[in-house]
Amino acid sequence: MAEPTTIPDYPLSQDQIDEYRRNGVIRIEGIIPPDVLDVMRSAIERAVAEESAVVPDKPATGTQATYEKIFNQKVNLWQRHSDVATFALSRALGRVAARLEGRDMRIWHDQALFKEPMKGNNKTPWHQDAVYWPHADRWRQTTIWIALRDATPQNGCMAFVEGTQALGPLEPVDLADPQDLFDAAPHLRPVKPVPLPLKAGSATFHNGLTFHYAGPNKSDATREAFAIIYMPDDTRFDGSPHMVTDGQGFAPGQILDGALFPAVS
Ligand SMILES: O=C(O)CCC(=O)C(=O)O
Repeated sequence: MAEPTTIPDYPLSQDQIDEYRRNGVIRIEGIIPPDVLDVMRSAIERAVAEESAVVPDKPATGTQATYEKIFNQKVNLWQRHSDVATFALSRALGRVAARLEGRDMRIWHDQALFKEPMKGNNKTPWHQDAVYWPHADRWRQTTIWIALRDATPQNGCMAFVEGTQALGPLEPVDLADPQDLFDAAPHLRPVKPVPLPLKAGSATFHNGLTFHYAGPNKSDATREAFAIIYMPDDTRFDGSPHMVTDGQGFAPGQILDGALFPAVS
């Protein structure tokens, strides 16, 4: 029998769309059914293991190098592993992203985020995402962060400060030597962040400007997540350097489209 690889359409309600637009984040339980999740997790684990076995020609630099201290992170697996592309390019997920943001969507990139156990204090500092991206407009990007295995407060589930997407893009936090993101918004210091633990197969969508954080992995197993990052289909390149666009021939002002950025909604 063929393996189940189709993520079914998710019946998103207007209440969920309203919640996402108000809070800049929403948890969606069971968006990946268990039988599909088994196949998806195996494909992603295999791809991460295969790529982790290869010693890179050049050490990672910049944000990439810093991320690698926090997790085993592999970017754009969909481009190198067709069995991962089946899931990363899912139109069912793309349509949820599009309805939440009210825009047609393309893939910006994907990333496996495997946070290994007890690797120092490997917390993910408070940050916004879209401020690192070479996009002329940074308001309507969204990320689905899928728990491939349960994500808990113990192993580094994500936490969010709801409503912070409305602040717009702030100065990027240096992830290697993080300044305090709340210095830019001191009135938010008393606000309690909302941790969102996830059962395997559940996910959050968060806007690219929503403040978020993840604790260190204090468990004895790897925290395995897969993120797919979407951008509106008319997103223009702003010319700044980024590992996804470097050397790809895009000119400032050009729409990020074509084979590298498939439309998915
Ligand atoms: O997985 C993590 O710990 C952080 C991920 C993150 O910041 C993101 O997906 O935007």
